[in-house]
Amino acid sequence: QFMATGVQTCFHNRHIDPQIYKDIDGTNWRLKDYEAREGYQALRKILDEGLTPDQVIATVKESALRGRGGAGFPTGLKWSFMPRQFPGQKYLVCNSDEGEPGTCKDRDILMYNPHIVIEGMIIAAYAMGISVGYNYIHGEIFQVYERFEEALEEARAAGYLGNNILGSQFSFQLHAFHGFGAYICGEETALLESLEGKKGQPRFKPPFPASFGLYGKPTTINNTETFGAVPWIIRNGGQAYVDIGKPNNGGTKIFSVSGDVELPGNYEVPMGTPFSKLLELCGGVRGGKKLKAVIPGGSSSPVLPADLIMQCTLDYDSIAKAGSMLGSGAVIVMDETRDMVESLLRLAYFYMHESCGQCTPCREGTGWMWRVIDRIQNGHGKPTDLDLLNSVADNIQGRTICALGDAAAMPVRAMLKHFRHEFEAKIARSDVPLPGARNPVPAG
Ligand code: L3W
Ligand code: SF4
Repeated sequence: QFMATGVQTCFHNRHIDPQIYKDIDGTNWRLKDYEAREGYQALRKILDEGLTPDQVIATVKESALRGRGGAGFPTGLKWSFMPRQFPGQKYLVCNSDEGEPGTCKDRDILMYNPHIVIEGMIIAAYAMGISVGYNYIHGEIFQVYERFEEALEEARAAGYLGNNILGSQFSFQLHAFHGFGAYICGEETALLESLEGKKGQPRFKPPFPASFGLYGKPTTINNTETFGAVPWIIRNGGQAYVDIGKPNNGGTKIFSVSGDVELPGNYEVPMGTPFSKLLELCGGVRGGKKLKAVIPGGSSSPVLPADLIMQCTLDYDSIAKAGSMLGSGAVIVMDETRDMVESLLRLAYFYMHESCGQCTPCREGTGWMWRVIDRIQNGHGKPTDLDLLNSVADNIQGRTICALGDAAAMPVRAMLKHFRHEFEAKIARSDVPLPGARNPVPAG
């Protein structure tokens, strides 16, 4: 239920007004195909018309493009942090270390439209005066890594990458890097450590990568989908991108829909699309059952009960107002039969397993929460356990080096807020032997 359903075929799904998925049929990923759908025209426009780096950044700012990896940070603003006059090496990094449970969009983009990411990165490098870039690709997906390498070779051979791109003074070397498969390597500073050949453990922020990034040099990191949005913006203008979405939430977004729907998969829809419309595109709740709840932005985002999510539009502001996060756009749909204690147990196990162990609240707290939820699920819960869970979550959230601690704590608090009765009912039945129940792990 909570795992991304593997490498999906985007062309099976339906999209409204697609930009990244436009005319993609699953086979037409090669350079010639990309060029046939206006590929590399944005780069040509910049070089032919002599657009300055400042003009490119201004267009991206105007577009209201926000980071598609989870935090929704304004992309143009991030690009403007790069100290362009810095005398030494600067780096550009694409975060394709997609590992958030429920998320499976970036691997599809790289598989079926890799050149859109390459073009987006070339434009970003031009705008920030960067000559070297890396795409860090999740370690558990081999085919996608190989596909991206092939696309890089095509782009180099055609003069889009390398020295003096398309005869200009601008040079940019882009490399693919196959990651190590740990969820934490998707956290930007852990990714940088991993790229440097070290153990993938997050660094304290600040300093942000913009000033101290790869090998301690100024570095800009964006998500795969974020780079994929850039060519369209440059070709059509920032305002046109805003017009597709909503103010402050420009363009389209790809939602990876999993769980209890008829047609799970990736859907590219304009920002601000009503959630009900996305559910309709996915064929509705599976088997005609009733919607119980939705995790709207990947497992790190707080769960929303049906009545709240049905009032939301799919954009950063609407979902935040309802008490959750749009995150990476991984929409996990849960029908009326889902057991929320069991669901939370699965999530808690994931975060316990993926904690890198640097901070005591996260290392100890994630295991503690899992053990308490495990005993509730297995018929050994105590009436004080719900307060205990909230207290452990309180002592993790905001007290750790990276966002994984918050990501582990927030779902627990949200489940207890919205579905407390299900936990209480299990505790009330405790010590009545349940079919298949096992002895609990000591909760500490
Ligand atoms: C310079 C400042 N740069 C912020 C930069 C910062 C980063 C970006 C956003 O977490 C979330 C997390 C997951 N000067 C800056 C600055 N920046 N202030 O802006 O920063 P931040 O700290 O808000 O977020 P983050 O650390 O990037 C990301 C959530 O996303 N998430 C994760 C999904 C995971 C995937 C995946 O598997 N690929 O997408 C889902 O919800 O929990 O909250 O670049 O450097 N003053
Ligand atoms: Fe590691 Fe967890 Fe601390 Fe992040 S919050 S640095 S994952 S221990």
